[in-house]
Amino acid sequence: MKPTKAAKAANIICTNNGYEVHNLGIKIPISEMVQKVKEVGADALGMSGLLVKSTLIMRENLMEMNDLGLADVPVLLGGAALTRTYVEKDLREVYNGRVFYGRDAFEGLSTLDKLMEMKRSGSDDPDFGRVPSGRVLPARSGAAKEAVEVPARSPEVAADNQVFEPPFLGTRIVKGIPLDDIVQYVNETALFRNQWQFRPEGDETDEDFKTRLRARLRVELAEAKAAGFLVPQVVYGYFCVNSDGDDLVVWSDASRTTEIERFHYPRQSESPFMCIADFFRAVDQGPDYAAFHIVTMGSAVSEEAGRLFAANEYQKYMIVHGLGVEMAEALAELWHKRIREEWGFVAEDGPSIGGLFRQQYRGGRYSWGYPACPDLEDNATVARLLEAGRLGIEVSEETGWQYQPEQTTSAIICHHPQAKYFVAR
Ligand code: B12
Repeated sequence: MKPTKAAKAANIICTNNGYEVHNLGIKIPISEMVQKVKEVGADALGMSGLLVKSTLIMRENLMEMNDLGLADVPVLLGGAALTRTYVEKDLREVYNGRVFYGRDAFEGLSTLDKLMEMKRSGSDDPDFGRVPSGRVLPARSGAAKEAVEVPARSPEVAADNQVFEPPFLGTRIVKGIPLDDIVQYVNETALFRNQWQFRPEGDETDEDFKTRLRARLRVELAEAKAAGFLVPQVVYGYFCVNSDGDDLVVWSDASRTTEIERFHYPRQSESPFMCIADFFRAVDQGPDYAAFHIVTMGSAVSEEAGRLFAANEYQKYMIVHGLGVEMAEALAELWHKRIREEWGFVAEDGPSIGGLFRQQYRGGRYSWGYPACPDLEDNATVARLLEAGRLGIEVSEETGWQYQPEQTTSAIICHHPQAKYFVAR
C-alpha cells in the first residue's frame, strides 16, 4: 500500500478533529494492519493508494479480512488511482463489512463521524457502507461483439509529418536550474488546493485566492532555498528511433544498426486504434527521433518531509511535501519546453503557461503509468537508457517500478503534431 502524502492529509484532518490516528507507513502488509487494528481496538481502518496497483492490493486485503473474520471493521479507502464506482460497487461486493470511498479527507472525516455516532447511540444502519451502488454496467448481450480487425497502424495518424533533427544524440545531465525558473511552471490549483488543501475564503474569487497563496508560495520557496532541500536535476537525451509495429526501437546512433532499448506500447482495440509507436517513422522509412527525460527534485526534500512528519509538524509537512511534488511536475513542464526550444518548434507553443497544461504545443509528453502507456515497468527501461543512476535515481521491481526519490518523474517526448493524450486500454 502507498499511503504517502494523501493518507497523511486524511490523517492530519482526522487528528485535528479529535481522532487518534495510528499511521503505519507505506507498503504495509495486511497482517501488520490487522495486528495494529487488534492491538488498539481500532474503530476503522484506512488505506490509501496512489497507483492502480495499490487498488488491486486493497481488494486482496479486503478478501483477507473476510477470511480472518474481521469484516466487522469498517474500511475507508482513498487515493488518486481509486474511483467511487470501484469502491462502492466492486469492493462492496467483495467485502462482508462496511467499506467507504473518501474522495478527499473531509469525506473520510464525515464517514468516521457517522460511524462514531452510530457506535455512541447504539443505532444501526445496516446498509451504510454495505449496499453496492454506483454505475450499473449494461448486461453483456448474448451476441458476441462484432470482431474488429485491428490495423497494424492507426489510419488516422499521418506518416508524412516533418521529422525534426535534434541538436545532439545521447544524454546530458543538468544541475543548478534556478528554482525561480521552475516555479513559473507550477500548477497553482494543484499546489494550493490539492496539495496544500487551501480553499477560497468568504467571497474570495479564484484570482484573489491565488494572489493570497502566491505570497505564501514566495515565503515557502525562500525558506526552501535557504535550507537547500529542493535540488532540481535533469537527465535527458535525444535518440534515433523507429517504430516496429507497436514497438518503439531505440538505436545506439544514427547508423541504426544497434538496438539499445525497445518500448512496447499498447494499441487501442477500437477506432482510431492509436498507439504511441505510430508517431514515429517505421524502420524502412528512414530515421526519426525521440527525446526522453527524467527530472527530480532530489532526495533532500523527501527527507525533510519525513522529518517534519515524524516530528508531528503535519501542517508544515503538507506544505513541504506538496511543494516538492508540484515542483517536480513543474520541472518536467519546464524541461519539456527547453526540449521544444532546442528541437526547433517552440514557436508553435500557445500564448500562456496555463495553455501548456492543456498541451498547447507541438507533440506530446507521455509518462509511463499514464493511460496512453500504462506499463510502469518501462520506468526502469528509460532509467537504463538515460543512466539515471548517475543522479542517484533508483527504480526496480522492488520499488514497485516507482522512482526513488519520490519527487521524480520521467517521460518520452514526441514531435509528431498528433501526439496528444489518449487512453490505450
Ligand atoms: C502530483 C502527482 C505526481 C507527483 C508526486 C506524486 C506523489 N508521490 O505524491 C510527481 C510529479 C512526482 C508524480 C510522478 C509520477 N506519477 Co503522478 N500524479 C500526480 C497527480 C497529478 C496528483 C497526485 C497528488 O499528489 N494529489 C494530491 C493528493 C493530496 O491527493 P490524493 O493522493 O488524491 O489524496 C486525496 C484524496 O484522494 C483523498 N485520499 C487519499 N487517500 C485517502 C485515504 C483515505 C482513508 C481517505 C478517507 C481519503 C484519502 O484525500 C486526499 C486529500 O484530499 C496524480 C493524478 C491525480 N490527478 O490524482 C498523478 C498520478 C498519481 N501519477 C501517476 C503516475 C503514473 C506517475 C509516475 C509513475 C509517472 C512517471 N512514469 O514518471 C510517477 C511516479 C513517481 C515516482 N516516484 O515513481 C498516475 C498513477 C496511475 C497508475 N498507473 O498507477 C496518476 C494517477 C496520474 C494518472 N491519471 O494516470 N506524480
